[in-house]
Amino acid sequence: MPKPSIPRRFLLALSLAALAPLALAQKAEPKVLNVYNWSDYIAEDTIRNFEKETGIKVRYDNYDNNEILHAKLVAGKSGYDIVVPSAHFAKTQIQGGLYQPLDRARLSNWSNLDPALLEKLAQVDPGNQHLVTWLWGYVTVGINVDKVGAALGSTPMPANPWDLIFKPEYASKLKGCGINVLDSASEVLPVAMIYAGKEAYSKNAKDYDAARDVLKAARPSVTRFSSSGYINDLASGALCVVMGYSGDINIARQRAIETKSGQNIQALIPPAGGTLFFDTMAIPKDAKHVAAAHQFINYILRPEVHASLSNKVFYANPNLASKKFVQKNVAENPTIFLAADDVKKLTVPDAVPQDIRRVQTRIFTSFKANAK
Ligand code: N2P
Repeated sequence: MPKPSIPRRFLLALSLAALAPLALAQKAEPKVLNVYNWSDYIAEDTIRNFEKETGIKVRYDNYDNNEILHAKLVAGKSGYDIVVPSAHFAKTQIQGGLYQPLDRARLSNWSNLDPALLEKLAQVDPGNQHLVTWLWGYVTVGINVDKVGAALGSTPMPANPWDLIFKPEYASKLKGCGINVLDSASEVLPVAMIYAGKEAYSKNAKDYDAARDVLKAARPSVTRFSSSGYINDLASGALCVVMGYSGDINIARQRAIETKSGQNIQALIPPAGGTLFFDTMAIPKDAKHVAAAHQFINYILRPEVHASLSNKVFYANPNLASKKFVQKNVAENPTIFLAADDVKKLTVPDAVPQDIRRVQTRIFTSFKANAK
């Protein structure tokens, strides 16, 4: 009888050979993840905990408007593995082939997502193939209650809070305590369109004349253009009215409380309209760390992780299972998790074609420059 040792060794060699490609594949993806996200949009321990648990080193960079992200993606080779576009920008980016489809098999926490929100998101991402909502909120008016009251004097607060920015009769009184407008054509134009009585995301270039006139009248009273720096200025009392992101205004409110600055900051829900946004995680087509990107998305989808984002930055999350981890003061703040009736007052975002984006940019650039 021949000794069995030779065939066994042979078998061992064979199985090692079979495993080799796997080992290579694992080696091929270094334990690195490059994330590009909005500023002021994450908890302090989100990245730290992910790194500790997975051994993956995260490079985390920030932007504060969709235009910057879009330009990077279109140029290609961004180097990022996870980006967080607003869904209406993502729609165009998906159509342009800039993202890769998600591998659901790697997203075991997918079932935590609110089916109603998934259905809405499917309107921009058919079949929910590319996008997972990070957080969502709306563009609105934030005020320093006491400073606005003092500046308006005997004039009562307008029924439409947008009047504070767009109606010269109010804005001229508030200019002295500081008015901020978001530094982004794609955010400002839809709001100005709503104020002018037009469709926020109209595809008709001519409609935009009305928004141009609204902005022209408002321009003399705007003292600051910023899409992130306004948080601190509102918290410290250096601004009294802002067009800003709902959660950011609540961050300013929280900061004012924590630093005892004495400023009473409030986010308003405009009864006459504002714009909703859904910011979503996506994996660029040319991402190098696809496995780590899926691990990160699945980690964010854990109920306690998603809740920790809402608890820190005051935006609603899409994770139904996270509700029990959301702090009571956050869950019950009507400006964070909006009531269904308030959602109805706000406009669902839509992508606009290239030519309309150009119209928006042209109007916004001349608004900023104060040109005729
Ligand atoms: C985070 C602002 C993100 C909301 N600071 C805009 N999509």
